[in-house]
Amino acid sequence: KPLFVKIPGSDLPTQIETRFKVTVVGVGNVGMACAQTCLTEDLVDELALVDIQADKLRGEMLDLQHAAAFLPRVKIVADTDYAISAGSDICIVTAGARQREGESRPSLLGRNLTLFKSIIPQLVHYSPNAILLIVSNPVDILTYVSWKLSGFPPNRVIGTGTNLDSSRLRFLIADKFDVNAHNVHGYMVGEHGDSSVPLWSTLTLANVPVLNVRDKNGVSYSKESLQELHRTVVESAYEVIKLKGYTSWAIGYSTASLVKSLLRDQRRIYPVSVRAKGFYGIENEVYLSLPSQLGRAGVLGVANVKMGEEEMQKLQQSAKTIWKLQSELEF
Ligand code: 6V0
Repeated sequence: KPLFVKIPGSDLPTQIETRFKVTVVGVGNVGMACAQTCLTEDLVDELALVDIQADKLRGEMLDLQHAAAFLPRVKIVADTDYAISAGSDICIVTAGARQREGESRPSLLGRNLTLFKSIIPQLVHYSPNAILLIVSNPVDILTYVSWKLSGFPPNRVIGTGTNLDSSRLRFLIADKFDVNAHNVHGYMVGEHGDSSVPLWSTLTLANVPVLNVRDKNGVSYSKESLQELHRTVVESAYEVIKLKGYTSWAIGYSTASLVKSLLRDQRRIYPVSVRAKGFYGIENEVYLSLPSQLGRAGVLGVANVKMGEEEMQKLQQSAKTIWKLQSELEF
């Protein structure tokens, strides 16, 4: 006997269209953290995984599929052939060489540029309307490279940028004041990593500027302690890599939160890597992080936040640093 019997006269479609499809390219530590968080946050109906290592790819796919009894129902597929990614709403790119201990993000560039030339055109071919969400490092330059290689409008090419750096900063402040990190607002902008720029004046705790708050010992932040805090944020990626070999969970959750705002048109504001020319006095054709509103059409706009003269100069310097590296690229 069949398990289910159609009610006589019912008109059931043979196939239901997938609502949200996300592809993750690169099933390393970061790619799998992104995939896993997208699944547990119930953001996708179909998840496609692509990598060049066929065995690892199949292993990761099966391992996730075996969690089906504990997850929302999601079709999980994987292949080395990009045809599997067809019709994606978002393509997350995490493929690439991993940052080695002590290696700067720019030095990763040469190794990852070649990969992107093979990856981006294929994603574009199979998902011409997708949003590209770039994670691989150096993320700002690779997002620019993806924009160029894809021919997509800039609203559909985004890098995870300083969303992670900002989250690290918010955690440190939340920890100091013993409050929830959700109640710490503020942005780090510019290049993801070494030349990132914290916008201290945007940092608030329960709407009170962090600069005016005293901790439980009655101590408020000084200029020196803020600089120290920034150094800790910049060094935290290197520290995690030194300790466990790679970073994965924070970037996974950070990426999933961007996916949520994009797919569900949440219109939340995130510091992410966007085409920055023309904003805040930036003259170079670069991608770097600015507070941007993310919705179903991608980047809906860049927020005009209050920025001090020194912060603006640092941001422009960050743009120049990126531009210098980028202008030496051949593609
Ligand atoms: P990993 O664990 O080495 O995984 C990389 C994966 O990419 C492997 O499974 C490879 O097989 C795969 N790969 C390599 N070449 C290709 C190709 N041509 N096509 C498809 N897949 C390919 O690295 P991990 O996952 O730790 O890091 C991935 C990238 O994310 C690196 O560039 C990191 O520097 C970067 N990160 C970016 C962060 C950010 O905030 N933007 C944060 C953390 C890491």
